[in-house]
Amino acid sequence: MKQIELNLKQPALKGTIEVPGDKSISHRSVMFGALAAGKTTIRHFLKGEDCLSTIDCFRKLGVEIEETQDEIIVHGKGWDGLVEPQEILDAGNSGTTTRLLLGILAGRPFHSVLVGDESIAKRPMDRVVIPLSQMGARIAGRENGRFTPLAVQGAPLAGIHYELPVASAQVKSALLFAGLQAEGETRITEPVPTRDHTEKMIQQFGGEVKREGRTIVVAGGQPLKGTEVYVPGDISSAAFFLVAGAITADSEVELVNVGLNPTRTGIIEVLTAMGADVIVKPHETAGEGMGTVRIRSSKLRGIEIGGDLIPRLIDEIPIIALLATQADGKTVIKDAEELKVKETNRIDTVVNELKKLGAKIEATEDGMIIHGKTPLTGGRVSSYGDHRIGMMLAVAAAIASEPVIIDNIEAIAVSYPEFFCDLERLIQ
Ligand code: SPQ
Repeated sequence: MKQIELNLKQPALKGTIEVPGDKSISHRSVMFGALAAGKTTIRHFLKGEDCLSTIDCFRKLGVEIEETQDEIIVHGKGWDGLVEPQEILDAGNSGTTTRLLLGILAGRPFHSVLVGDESIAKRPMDRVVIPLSQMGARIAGRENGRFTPLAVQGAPLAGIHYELPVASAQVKSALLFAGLQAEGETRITEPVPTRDHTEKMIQQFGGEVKREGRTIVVAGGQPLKGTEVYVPGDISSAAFFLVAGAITADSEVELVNVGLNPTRTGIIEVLTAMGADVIVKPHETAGEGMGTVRIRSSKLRGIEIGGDLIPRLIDEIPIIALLATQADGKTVIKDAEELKVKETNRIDTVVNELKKLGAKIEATEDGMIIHGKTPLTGGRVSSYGDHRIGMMLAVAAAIASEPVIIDNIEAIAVSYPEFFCDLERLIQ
């Protein structure tokens, strides 16, 4: 367990950085590359631990994947190119790897076993196992397939119409992967729109998928073709520097080549609604969308965050909670029960750790309430093995009046291995 003591003395943050590639898109680019026929070249891939776990699983499934300084090259041989793994597939800390792989493995004609770390072992997998079983999958695991380790005996799948009980891009994506290999059509109805990277990538790899209102429809048996993918910067990683720029004095931070897919830009809407001095300049790009986002030190006000906005900023809630401690008045975050089943229970970890630094914050059943503006003091806190909590606490340390010791800091490498280098580059 690594720890860091940050005595940042409330610096101004100035400069331009490019955050690493989007984690969700990086995972999917390897998965589609592995299932497509021909070569897929991926640039600006996130070499964080989670995405490296995805590469490792596909290598074990017989896919040749080359790693150079700037590119990942996947030599896909189509769905039939996957072979029965000789070893257990280890998803590490990655929920995306675990859930999306289940959708892929469910229809492959072989046996495989999927595990992850201690945190993955506590995250619910029945949300994918139940609908996949309705499609014909044979998946066994602890507590009736609710938890890893999971054993998959691939079986022929048939399309279903499934109404997602929770808004989850991971469940939707697992079912889309299963649907692509199923007999007939698969229809998935979302309660609220979630990130649509999988849908976009089906099209990018030459397949078809359509949206009818809240329902996504995909036909089975479509061939996928290898292609070139450029992964935009991860807006979930950029969020830490956007908030840092807004809450530290005399700061101006510019983030270039940030992904601006509208299903992910809830953080920009929250910053704007809170009164932050933020400017977005989109590039003229097709597909995912990308641009420059600039932020300056800002006077902020509390707001209410809930409803359809939640899936569009779900991973940013820890850093939004810190932002709210520096806003005048009350911020209410609601409709966010899903936070309880992330790498940690993010309602509890955010509230407990920020309280230790002097924040006025309380947990609710489906979110949290923050009273600002509150100066933060020093103290000893922990990421509890959750990368987003670790980075949020490092940004908190930048505005704290005393040193902050953060335990379990190694978790940050899951999504942003260069986080501290980038933070240092901005410190004046
Ligand atoms: O992959 P993992 O561990 O689930 O990662 C997290 C994160 O904070 O990085 C969640 F803990 O992001 C999820 C996100 O919360 C990534 C994701 C995706 O790529 O499809 C979708 C969201 O999860 P969900 O359960 O709402 O679908």
